[in-house]
Amino acid sequence: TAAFQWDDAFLLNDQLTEEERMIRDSAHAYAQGKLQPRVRQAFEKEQTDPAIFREMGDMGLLGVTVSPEYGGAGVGYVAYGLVAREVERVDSGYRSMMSVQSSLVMYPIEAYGSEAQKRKYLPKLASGEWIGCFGLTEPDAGSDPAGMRTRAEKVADGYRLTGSKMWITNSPFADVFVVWAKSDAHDGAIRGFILEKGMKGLSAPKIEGKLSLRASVTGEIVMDGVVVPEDAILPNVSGLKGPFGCLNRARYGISWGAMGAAEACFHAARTYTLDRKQFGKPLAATQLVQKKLADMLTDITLGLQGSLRLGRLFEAGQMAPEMISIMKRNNCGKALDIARQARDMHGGNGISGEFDVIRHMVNLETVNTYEGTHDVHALILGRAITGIQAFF
Ligand code: TGC
Ligand code: FAD
Repeated sequence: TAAFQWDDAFLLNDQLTEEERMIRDSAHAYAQGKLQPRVRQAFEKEQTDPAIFREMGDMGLLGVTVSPEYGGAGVGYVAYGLVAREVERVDSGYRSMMSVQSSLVMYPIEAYGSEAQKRKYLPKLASGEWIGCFGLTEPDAGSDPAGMRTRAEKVADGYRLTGSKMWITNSPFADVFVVWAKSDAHDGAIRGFILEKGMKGLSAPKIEGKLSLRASVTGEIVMDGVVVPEDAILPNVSGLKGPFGCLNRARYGISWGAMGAAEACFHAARTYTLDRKQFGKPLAATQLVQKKLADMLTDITLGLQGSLRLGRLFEAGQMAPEMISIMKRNNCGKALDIARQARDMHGGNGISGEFDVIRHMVNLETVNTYEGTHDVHALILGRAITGIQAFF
């Protein structure tokens, strides 16, 4: 028998390669050393520091799965998940900034872009010199992206894009915009386009007053007849499978990230209830508190093990999107429950920014909603189980 480790119950550490452990440790050191000290103020003041992209780029944390030929680290999906977990241990907003850049901007350019697009954009996105965003959602098309209205019309030397995107992470300070639109020249098929800051007719106003994910800036993308050259289209994909291919990666990363936030809440609840005495003994000496901690540990252990398995299947080319729905849905829902419990276990202190748990709790409301809501992933699974689609 082995000694039980309450903070690594199924010995996840032993299931990683040496390289994965190194990447995890450097992400951990960066997140704790550079992100944790600024997150409370960033969240309170709703300020996002764009310098974070350069810092992450310097640490090699952007586009870790992208080929080194284009500035990435060329490592596997488990390493990517471990980075997401370490960054989200600090804040879901910081992980959002990283996952949009890596999975939703660099990935489509690498997977669907021309050689010239890859050479132009990927190295600067990997270094964090350029910031990227991904525009799929619209005011009237969220869970149902096929209902998008944004149009690309063919013009003499390219395309003219008209429409608006809503709830777009990073858009107010983005240099590079990967936008999905229905293209008249392709029988109305959904196609991806790369837009650049400063193009005529393109603006990205900030959405003010979010009460969740406040350390990560979110905006609109307004395209008022933006004319892009012919070579701005992503040549190698057509249809919704383009954006969904990106979402597969981001959702997988979120399944790890949400567990990082959950671990932060679990550890905080354990420390707090060991220290805090009521009725003459530590709160942790009560049965109710121990049951809550046991439930947290169980959900975190199973959630991490599931994400690790999914990462290995990804790396082996055996991933099916429904597997991702299982882990994105489970881990976000469980992390949100854990954060709510941890908030409660901190009593009055639990509502203070100083204890971090309420920040994780309100952030996880977003994480449970974006990239396919908890219920939309249930419907994806329901369709796979029954063969009947119940979306409409
Ligand atoms: P459906 O008919 O199921 O599929 C249409 C086409 O797409 C293909 N496909 C996929 N391909 C690859 N991976 C997947 N996961 C795929 N899912 C579907 C499918 O094979 C088909 O291809 P083809 O060639 O036959 O045309 O599509 P539907 O319109 O019925 O879709 C329904 C549903 C619910 C599955 C889908 O629309 C959905 O997932 N909705 C949720 C939308 C969503 O996740 N939006 C995310 C926006 S981005 C974001 O939130 C970023 S936040 C990031 C951050 O800050 O961290
Ligand atoms: P809706 O689709 O209107 O859903 C509302 C409710 O109805 C949900 O509970 C949903 O589960 C439920 N529902 C919907 N359809 C059904 C159905 N058929 N049956 C039963 N229930 C249903 N998008 C991007 O493209 N890029 C980004 O970078 C990005 N970043 C984001 C950052 C933040 C902070 C937030 C909040 C969102 C972001 N999103 C982004 C958008 C996100 O993906 C959408 O909010 C999400 O997909 C849900 O869409 P919606 O908000 O339109 O909700």
